Amino acid sequence: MQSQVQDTPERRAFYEKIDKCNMTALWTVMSALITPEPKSGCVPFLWKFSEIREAMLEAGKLITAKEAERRVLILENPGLRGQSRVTTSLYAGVQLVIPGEVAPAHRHSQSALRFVMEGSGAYTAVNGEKTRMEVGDFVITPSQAWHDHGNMSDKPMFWLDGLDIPLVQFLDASFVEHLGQDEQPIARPEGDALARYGANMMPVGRARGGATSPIFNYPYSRSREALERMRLSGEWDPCHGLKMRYINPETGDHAMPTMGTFLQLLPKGFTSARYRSTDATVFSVVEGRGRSRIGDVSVEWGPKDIFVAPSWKPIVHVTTEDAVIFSYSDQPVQQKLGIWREDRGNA
Ligand code: GTQ
Repeated sequence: MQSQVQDTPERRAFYEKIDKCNMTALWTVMSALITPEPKSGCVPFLWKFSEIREAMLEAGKLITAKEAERRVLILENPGLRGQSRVTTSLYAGVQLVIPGEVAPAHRHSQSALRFVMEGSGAYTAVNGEKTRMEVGDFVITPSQAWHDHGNMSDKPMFWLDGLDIPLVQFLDASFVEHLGQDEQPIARPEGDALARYGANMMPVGRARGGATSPIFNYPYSRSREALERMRLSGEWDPCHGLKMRYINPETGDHAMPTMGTFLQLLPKGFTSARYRSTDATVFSVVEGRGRSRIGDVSVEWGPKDIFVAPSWKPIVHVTTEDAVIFSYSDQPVQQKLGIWREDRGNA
């Protein structure tokens, strides 16, 4: 690593002079800009669902989904407080929709994912189609797609919201519009998208071809079944157990352009091989218990807990029960830019 250049009175006077012209000498900041490996304010952290749930129910008494537009508590990385970030590039929140409520229709540049944590039968409508949601379902709201959420069931529904808010903020590309009515007009029957694109077949006719998957609900029942079948072969990846990537069936690429999404099964008594990658990752536990060592921090997790691993910190998962974990990161962005890296050790 290049050492800091010497400070002299002449140089300091020069820096002050050019400072007035909005200029800075590269050699005074170079080592902070171009680091030998990722240096992040993002730190490992875990949110217990019991704490989130309690705070959310209290929020439920303070404000309606309609008044709040979205009743969400943001999960802020302790190293990035005040910035609405769970990692440097991504946002996480937990949303509560109480029976009878509607979160009114809007659309924005930011892409959103939902991962259902508790409840049954509340819906999201996306681009003219409704989908009812169950625990473990992965639901997509593409950039600029109209979306509203409602709960016609008799129990509150909680889900994890993952958005690319910080990324869009960084690029200064944010737009939002409000439809002006609670619910958007419904144009297609429920299950239409999954029928068209979720049967390993594709409609013949006019090509669609968007950056985001045309499937907007990947039901947990199907994904879980796939993992259970795969387990029979016993081919575990040393770093990830059995880990599946949600895909856009039209392209085979990630399901969303800015966020990679995954579901993995780790069997009871599994210790994963040390793994690190440059995409800081948010993990949402669906089933099982265990602990994860992330850099020099240890977190203990159970169902519905959410934890975050910063870029390039080594991760080791140890399970005490069969565990299923959903995760998301900015991996597709880094891959498209050609800067994504992983380190599997010797595994
Ligand atoms: O459901 O549309 O957590 O627009 C943050 C912004 C959820 C949503 C969030 C949003 C939404």
